[in-house]
Amino acid sequence: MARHLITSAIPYINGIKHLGNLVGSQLPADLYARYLRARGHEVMFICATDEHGTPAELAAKKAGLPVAEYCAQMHATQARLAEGFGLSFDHYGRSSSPQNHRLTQHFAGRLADAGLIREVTEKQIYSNADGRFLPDRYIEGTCPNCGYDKARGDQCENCTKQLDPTDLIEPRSAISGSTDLEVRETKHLYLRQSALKDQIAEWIDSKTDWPLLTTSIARKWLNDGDGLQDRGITRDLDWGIPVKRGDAEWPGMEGKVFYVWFDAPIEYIAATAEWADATGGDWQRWWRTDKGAEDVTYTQFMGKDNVPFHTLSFPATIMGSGEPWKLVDYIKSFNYLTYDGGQFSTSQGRGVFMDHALEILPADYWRWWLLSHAPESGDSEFTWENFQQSVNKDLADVLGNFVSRITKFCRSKFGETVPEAGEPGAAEAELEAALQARLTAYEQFMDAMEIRKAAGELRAIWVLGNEYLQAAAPWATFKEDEARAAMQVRTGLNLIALYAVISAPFIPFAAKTMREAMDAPGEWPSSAADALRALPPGHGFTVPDNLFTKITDEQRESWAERFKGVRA
Ligand code: B3M
Ligand code: ZN
Repeated sequence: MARHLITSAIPYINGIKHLGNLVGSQLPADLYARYLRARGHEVMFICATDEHGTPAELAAKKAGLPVAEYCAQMHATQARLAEGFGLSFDHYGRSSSPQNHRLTQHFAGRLADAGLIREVTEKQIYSNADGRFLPDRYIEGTCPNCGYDKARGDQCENCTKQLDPTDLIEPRSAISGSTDLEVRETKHLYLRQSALKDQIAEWIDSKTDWPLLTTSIARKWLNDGDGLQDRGITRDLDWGIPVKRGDAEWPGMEGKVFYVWFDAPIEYIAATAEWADATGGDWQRWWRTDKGAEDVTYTQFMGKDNVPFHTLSFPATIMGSGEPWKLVDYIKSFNYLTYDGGQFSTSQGRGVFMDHALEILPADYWRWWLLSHAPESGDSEFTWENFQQSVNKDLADVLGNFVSRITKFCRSKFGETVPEAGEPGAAEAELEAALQARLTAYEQFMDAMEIRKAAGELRAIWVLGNEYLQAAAPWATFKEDEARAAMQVRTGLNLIALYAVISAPFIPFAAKTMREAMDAPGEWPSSAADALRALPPGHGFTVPDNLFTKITDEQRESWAERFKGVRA
């Protein structure tokens, strides 16, 4: 039994997330957390809402609410949706928590003590039309690196380069669109990432087992051009964590707040402290290598646009503090999910968002499709045809149908207990061998977070059951050899108990239905042989409700129409 700390990138508070956001971090992180718990490991699975910065301010303004109130409401909404999707966080925190205020100010103080912060009087863009400084995302313009014309002041989402607003070519206000911008002086703190460049590069070089997507993005920003740049960590905003040096005021920084990307990753730690305060647990045992975290394995999940902040900026904060904080051991990053030939778009209402998804279908349908099509090696595309096909075939035909046939047949011929008669023969030995090979492969892919491949093995394990049932045909056997039919049915019932356990990371709701119907022990099988004998003769079960309902062509068409967005 090992100890695993798992964090998902924390979603911005400024609205309900779409399925692309979900599959890029929270959902695969949940898959992994559920799997590791099922294997008997101790897991701390952390997520939170990312509540600071300009997106929060803008969204609150649009909703006509004070920003603190907006964040509280939207946090509750996002927490409810996360629960609806079965995301099994041990804690779903808030980056605006007092714990994060304290820790963020603490880190800034440590970095300053270590000589890693410099004060910079800089020229910043002030919008006359808006009557305020325009940091980060309030400014749009052309990326100096790749020429993309909708780059934001904090990052170009086309080439992932981290930017400062003044880098943009032909900048305009994202609030008003005004180009009546002028440059004014203001003082800010910079984290001297450049001083940590060698240490970070050495650390990245040691991560030879990381996905190429992760390390290639990190190396790019370490080695390209001038290398790792110092980074502004404060902003002229009202909403955020006030700039302090530990507990002390920071002369000259009154009225300023930390940059959202400085405090957001620190919330991983703070959310664990929130969990500890709520439950009486010990958060330092997960985060401080001098207080028990030396044997923790820490895995982060995120979309590729978040990789620079997690491979460079956050490690710079951790390393620069000079304190024994736990550094990430493995970063699983994802490409993008596209929607029907284009991008998901919040502003255009294009694509499926978490609230609408749950309105139209149960969470498992989405979980299965998204995870089995996770954008691991490249972008992947959501289409309604593919979704319908996958649900109808994998879930309804292969898995659901199997469960329903076996349980109903058993009830009609032997009653609702596992029948006793008959000895397994050659077909069962063959099934067991095939199952063992697949089970081992499934575990290996899950351990390695190879999500699509793991889904493929799980599907293959469901198919094995179907093929066995088709060949064994207990309804035919029953007419000649009742004992043999009993043994075939017993084998099938045990397969359902096995499916209940091993499918749970992907489809926890259906898995729970299967487990309850089978009254199954629910422990991860030590082998296929054990799994096929887990339910002893005489063990009672009930026939579960239909696990999955097929998606009709009419439904598919109406949903495609409903979610196509204004511009389709
Ligand atoms: N909120 C960006 C995003 O939701 C950002 C992640 C923070 S992780 C510390 O994609
Ligand atoms: Zn760019």
